[in-house]
Amino acid sequence: MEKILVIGAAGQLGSELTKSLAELHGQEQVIATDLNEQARSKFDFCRFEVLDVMNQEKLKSLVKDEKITQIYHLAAVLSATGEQKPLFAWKLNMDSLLSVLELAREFKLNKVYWPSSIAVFGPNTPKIKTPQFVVKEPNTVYGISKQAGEQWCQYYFEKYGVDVRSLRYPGLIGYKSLPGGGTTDYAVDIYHKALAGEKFTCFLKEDSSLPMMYMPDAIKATIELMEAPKESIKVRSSYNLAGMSFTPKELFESIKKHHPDFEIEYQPDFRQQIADSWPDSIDDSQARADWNWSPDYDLDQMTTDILRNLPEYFP
Ligand code: AKB
Repeated sequence: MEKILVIGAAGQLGSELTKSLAELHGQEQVIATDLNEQARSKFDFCRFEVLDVMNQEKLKSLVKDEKITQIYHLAAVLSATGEQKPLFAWKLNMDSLLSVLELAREFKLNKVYWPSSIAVFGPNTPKIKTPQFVVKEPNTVYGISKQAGEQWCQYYFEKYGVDVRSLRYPGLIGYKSLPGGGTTDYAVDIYHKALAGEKFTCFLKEDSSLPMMYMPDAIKATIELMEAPKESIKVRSSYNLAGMSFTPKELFESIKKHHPDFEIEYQPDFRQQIADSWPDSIDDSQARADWNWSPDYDLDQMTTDILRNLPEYFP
C-alpha cells in the first residue's frame, strides 16, 4: 500500500490533484502539506500538515515517521514572480527538488512526481509543435530552474534508480482555486471577470498564442503517467504535454458566446516578454506513444464547463 506526501498541496494543481490521489489510494494514505496554515480547511478529506519545503529536517521526519512511499513535489515559484525575485526563485525551486530527490534515494521511495513546464523552452526553440528533444535555452529564472530540475531528475534516475516522473505542463486553467504568479494566469482571471460582469484588462497582446490545458486533463495526465508501468516511461527528464493552444482574443471570443456584453482591453506588461519566449504549440507524440496520452477538452468545452461551475467555488 502506498503512503503519499503532497508538497505544495494548496496550490492551483495540488488543490485538485490531492483529492484525486485520495480517491485513488484512499484518504488515509495521503498527507497534504503546505506552507500556509489557512490551507488546512481545504483538506477535510485527508490529513494536513504545515510544511515549509525549505525545512529539510521536518520534511525528512515526515518521510521517515510516516513511512512515505511516494512524494508529489508541487511547490514552486512560477514565471512572473520568479522574474521579480530571481535568487529566491532559484533557491526555492532547486533546493526543494534536490532535498526531495535525496530523500527518495535515501529512503528508497517507490516514486516521485515533479512538475516541469513549457517554460523550459526559450526564444531559440522552434515555436510551432515544439518537439520533445530540442534546443531549450530558457530566459526566465523559472524556466532555467525547470530545465536544470529536469536534468537532475534524469540524473537521479540514471545514477540511483530513483523512479522520478515529470510533465512539462502548459498553462493550467481551473476554476477551483486561484493561480499565483504565472504568465498564463490571465486565462484563469478572465473567467472571474466575465462572471462578475466586469471588463477584463489582459496583460498579454491579443494575438499571443500559448499552449494551455484544462485542469481535468492535467490531473488525468499526471495520474496516468504515475500509474504507467515503469518500463513504458522512456523520458526521465520530463514529457511534453499538449491540450490546446489559443490567444487571448480567441479565449475572449469563446467566453463572449456565453456573455455577449463582455469587454476586454489589452495592456501588455513585462509578462509579454515571457510569453514571447515560449512556444505557440507543443508536440506531445512521445507521451501519446509511451503511455497513451490524449486530452479530452478543447477551448469551447473548457469555457462551457468553467462558466457553469466557477460560481459554486467563488460565489
Ligand atoms: C507560468 O505561467 O509560470 C506557469 C507555467 C506555464 O509553468 N503557468
